[in-house]
Amino acid sequence: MIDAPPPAYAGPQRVFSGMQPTNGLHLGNYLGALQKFVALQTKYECIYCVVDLHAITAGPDPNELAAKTREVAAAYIAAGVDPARSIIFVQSAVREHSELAWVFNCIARMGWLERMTQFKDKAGKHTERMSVGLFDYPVLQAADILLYKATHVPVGEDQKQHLELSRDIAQKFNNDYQAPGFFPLPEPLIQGPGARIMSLREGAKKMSKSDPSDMTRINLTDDTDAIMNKIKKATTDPLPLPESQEGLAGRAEVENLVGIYAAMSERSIDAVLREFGGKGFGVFKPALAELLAAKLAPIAAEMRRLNADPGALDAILRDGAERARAIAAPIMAEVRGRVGFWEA
Ligand code: AQP
Repeated sequence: MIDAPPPAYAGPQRVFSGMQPTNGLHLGNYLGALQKFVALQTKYECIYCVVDLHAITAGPDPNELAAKTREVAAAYIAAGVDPARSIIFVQSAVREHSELAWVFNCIARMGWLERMTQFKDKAGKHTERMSVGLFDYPVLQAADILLYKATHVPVGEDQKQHLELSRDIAQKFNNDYQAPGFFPLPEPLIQGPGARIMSLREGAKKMSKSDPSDMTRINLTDDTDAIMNKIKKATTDPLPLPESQEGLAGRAEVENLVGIYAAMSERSIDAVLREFGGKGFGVFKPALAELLAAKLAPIAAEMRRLNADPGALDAILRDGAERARAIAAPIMAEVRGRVGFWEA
């Protein structure tokens, strides 16, 4: 007789995601994740976190961390996350994230983490000098998601491998503690032309907050002049834009700019190439820069307004932390019981 498969998770559908306050957010964060955060609110209960515990793996300036944390929260709201509908909070304000991460540290295997390409990319040749926290980052990420039994996680393509690890951890916890269906196996929501936005200077490198050159990225707070200048100086080649997608092969920087145009205008790559195919970058780049400036200016203006009133932002984050804790605490209590911790 074949054993029946263990029961699947049957709880509510819930979205969780987060961003690190390591620096201001950029176009890759916006198109890869933030735009989806906004769209998902109409369909799901959504929980959006500013992941400051993750940020300290890179050792940022303690005098700036709180301000950057508020700035990321402001970006969420300015982009359209509604704090009355969705939960917006700061990771370190809900202590259960660290507690569940420890339990998961005892579930995850060294070999699983050693395969994570983002750690290898960030550490380069100097793994022995990196913090244990940076190595362990994907385990904390699994705890962030599963602390809320989130079923869906909107992220950029670079997070796909980490999400697979979250699924492995959930599965192993359910098996090890004879708790079939206790944790869901979270689904990444990655699709779309904005899932992987590359550096404006090098088509093989993703656009990143931590790139030392500001010319590689469009920040959400860049003004029109900065956007025009960065797009003007973005790497391209002397050929005109191709008429079809096949013509983008081997032209990573061009493909990236066309992808950005498509994502920002909510059109397909084919539609963009129908309009610009055969034209030079002297036509395409100003059109792209104008589109970016028009779409990002209202977000930047709203961020400035929100950042000017840190008291109001703090009130939103306090309320968010309370609502997050109300979901997290009973789930963590159940984990403690499953693991067998002493209870008075
Ligand atoms: N270039 C990108 N294209 C599409 N999506 C991206 N994301 C990041 N870069 C791109 C998505 O943004 C979300 C937040 O990411 P994070 O703050 O957790 O850090 P990260 O993924 O490591 O992003 P950065 O900007 O490159 O930060 P640093 O330089 O600090 O490491 C995630 O959903 C991510 O997929």
